[in-house]
Formats: sequence, C-alpha cells, structure tokens
Amino acid sequence: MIPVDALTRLKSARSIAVLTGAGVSAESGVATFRDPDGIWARFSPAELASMDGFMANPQRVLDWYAHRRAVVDAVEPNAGHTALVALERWITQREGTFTLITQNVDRLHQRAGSRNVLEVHGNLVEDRCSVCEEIHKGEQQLDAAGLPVCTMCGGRLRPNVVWFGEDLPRDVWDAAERAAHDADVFMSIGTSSVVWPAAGLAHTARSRGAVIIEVNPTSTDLTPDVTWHIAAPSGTALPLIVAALEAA
Ligand code: BV8
Ligand code: ZN
Repeated sequence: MIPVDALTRLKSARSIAVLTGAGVSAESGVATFRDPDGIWARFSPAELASMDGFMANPQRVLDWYAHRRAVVDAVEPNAGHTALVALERWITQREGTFTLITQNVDRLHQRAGSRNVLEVHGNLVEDRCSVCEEIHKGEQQLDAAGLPVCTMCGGRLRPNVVWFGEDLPRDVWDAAERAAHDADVFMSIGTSSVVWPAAGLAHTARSRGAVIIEVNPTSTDLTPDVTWHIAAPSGTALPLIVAALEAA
C-alpha cells in the first residue's frame, strides 16, 4: 500500500511539512465538511461559517459551534493522529524538521501529542471578541439577548476560527508558507484541497522541488499534481508509514 519510493524519500527527508484536513478526524467520529454525510451537506458554509451568516443569525451559528465543541469533547484522537506524533518524533530525532499545518479546528492533533501545530483556520475551543479581539476560553457574560459578550469591552464574542472571506492569522500563515517552501516532502492528508489559500501550500512545496504524498481514500483537486496518492484512510496508511520508517 505504501510506495517504496515514497518511503525512500521520507527516509532521506530533512524537512517534512504535513497539511491535514477533516478526513484525519473522520475516524474519531467527527463529521467531515464535504463527504456525502459531511457537515456542509446539511448546511451552507455562507450561513454558518461566515461573518454575514453570524450577523444574520448569531444564535444559530453559536449553537452550531457549541454542537461541534460537544462532539469533539466526546471523541478521542485516532491512529492517524497518533502516527503523526510518532512521525514528528522520528524525524526530529534525526535533527530534521517537522511542521504540522492543520485546517482542523478540533485540537485533536494537540490532544494526541503533536507539538509544532499551525492552526491556519483557528480553533473551536476559544472565543474571540469581534471588537477588541480579546481571546476568551469559557468565561463569558451575556447581553440582553442572551448572547455572549466580551468581558473587556462588551463586544460580541464569536468562535476563534477563520470564516470564509476572512484573512488567515498572519503569523500562522507565514509560518505555514515557510514550512511548505522549505519541505523536501509535503504530505496532504485527509483534505479535499478545495479551500484556499491552504490548498495552495502543496503547490508551493512542489514548485520548490518537494515530492507530494497524498493520503486520501478518494481523489481530490490535488491528486493530478501529487507524486504518490495513497488511496487509504489516514488511520490505516499513517501507522504503516511510521512502522516502515522505524523498522528501517
Ligand atoms: C481568505 C473554519 C483572504 C471554520 C473553514 C483563492 C485564494 C484565497 C481565497 C480564495 C481563493 N479562492 C476562493 C477563496 C475563498 C475561500 C475559499 O477557498 N472558498 C472555497 C470553498 C472555494 N477562502 C477563504 O475565504 C479563506 N480566506 O481567502 O482570505 C486571504 C487570501 C490569501 C491569503 C490569506 C487570506 C478562508 C478559508 C477558511 C474557511 N474556514 N473552516 C470551521 O471549521 O467551522 S473551511 C473548512 O474547510 C474547514 O476549515 C476545513 O478544514 C476546510 C477544508 O475542508 P477539508 O478539511 O478538506 O474537509 P473536506 O470535508 O472538504 O474533505 C475531507 C477529505 O477527507 C475528503 O477528501 C475525504 O475524501 C477525505 N477523507 C474522509 N475520510 C478520510 C479521509 N481522508 C483520510 N482518511 C480518512 N479516514
Ligand atoms: Zn472586546
């Protein structure tokens, strides 16, 4: 299942950059966005993951994120998350560098033990004030309409995620671009590669001569441009990759 040449390139890699998407959390029981039973299948991104949607119906958006927080709190990282922790340890023990760039907002990578994680789309666990940008974790006060407001300035709180049409956090995005730029091997795992600018990272790596390994049971927008496409779930493929590297 794992191409020998891909393992050879991983063994000699000095710098590995990984981009993960919702597919990595699917085996933990967290719905993806665009699979037939995915989240967006039931809702439109514009209604739920955009400032317009939030302004139009803040309670509905806050309820949706509260539901997703409850789902994530109730699940555990899966074998794919754990294998990425082992891969980070394996290459850093060889003085190589490892950067885990994730579009996921569920923090399962951190709960599994990943250390160098770049959350390019933010996270579910924090709220951010839409006025002064103060980060809130749990502490809240409610306005007359029962909506959470900032304890510092009274501004409306919103999930600390990046919505469609919003800029990615500058420092995080710059670090992600640098990691893609410097990578010998770029791995695109569990993402449909349709959301930009994150989907552009693999192309940045490729333009610098990196090989691209894609792990995804189905083909994606990126598949025509990858070096190897491993058509398997991440919870199956990643432990096999790590076992092969550790056995070498
Ligand atoms: C921005 C956070 C300006 C909140 C999300 C070109 C350049 C720049 C922007 C654009 C552009 N073209 C269009 C745009 C606008 C837009 C965009 O990309 N639209 C798309 C839909 C066309 N982008 C933006 O608005 C971005 N902001 O551009 O600002 C800018 C420009 C340049 C530089 C900086 C700033 C903001 C985008 C972020 C939106 N926020 N979510 C939340 O989560 O609620 S997006 C949402 O989609 C999630 O973050 C999710 O992670 C992300 C990507 O989805 P995937 O993770 O890939 O999930 P999906 O379901 O699609 O796919 C799952 C895959 O897993 C499938 O392929 C499946 O086969 C596979 N799978 C299933 N099971 C498994 C598996 N794989 C492995 N193992 C398994 N077991
Ligand atoms: Zn505030």
